Amino acid sequence: MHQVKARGRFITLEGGEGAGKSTNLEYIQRRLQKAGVVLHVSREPGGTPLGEKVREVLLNPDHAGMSSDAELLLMFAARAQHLHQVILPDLDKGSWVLCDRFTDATYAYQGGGRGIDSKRIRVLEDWVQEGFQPDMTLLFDLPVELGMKRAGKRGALDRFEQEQEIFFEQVREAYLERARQDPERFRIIDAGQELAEVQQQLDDVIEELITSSRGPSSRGQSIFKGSEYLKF
Ligand code: T5A
Repeated sequence: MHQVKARGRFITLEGGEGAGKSTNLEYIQRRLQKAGVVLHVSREPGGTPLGEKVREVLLNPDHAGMSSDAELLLMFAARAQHLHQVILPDLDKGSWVLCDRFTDATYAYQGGGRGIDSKRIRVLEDWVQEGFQPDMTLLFDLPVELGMKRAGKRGALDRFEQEQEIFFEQVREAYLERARQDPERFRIIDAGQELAEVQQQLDDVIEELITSSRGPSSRGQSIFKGSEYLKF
């Protein structure tokens, strides 16, 4: 008998600069794989050869004069390719996708930071995602000053990291507002703590994910078939 594979989970990691997403992504990956989860790790902007090229353009400090709208459209161009080539086919095959940033970053950086009206962002989100959303989003939250200090230790700053503190305060507030609006999807991690304590918080979330993986996808997401999204 042909068995239909359950759709994988789409988990996103979000937060301001230096919040510890990359560090903890590896930790979450190890824990989930140990529990037997088949997992693809990706990032935005990026995640495909085309998306990685767009990422280079977006982060390059030489493009200091890029308009906010150009920045927004490039983010969604990379995302459209990522969804089409990687995220949706992987989820369809039953693999989980763990992604360092997704559309909440657009609402936080291009919306909160650059001041683009969220209604305009929503138009692109609806167009590119057609209702598709992460199953769970971990928001690594910490004071801006601390995040910038951590990120600054790595050397050369990219185009976003060269922004002023006020920009990152607006990013942080926009993220927290997103989390307030969708408490079912978001888990807020206090990322200002020592790494061991951050990972203790993550253990609870990972446990929740593993337990929930034994049931159907919580958010009734769409899956990708050919050139269409099929809702279930
Ligand atoms: N962007 C992205 C948008 O504007 N719109 C969008 O739609 C999207 C998708 C690239 C940029 O693109 C923007 C946002 C970004 O500016 P990115 O690659 O995720 O996105 O870039 P960053 O946020 O710059 O990633 P960072 O590497 O700065 O942050 P992380 O990954 O959160 O931090 P991490 O893990 O590298 O840690 C930073 C340092 O802190 C230490 C680590 O060892 C590391 O040295 N650290 C800790 N130290 C002490 N205690 C802890 N608990 C620590 N956790 C980590």
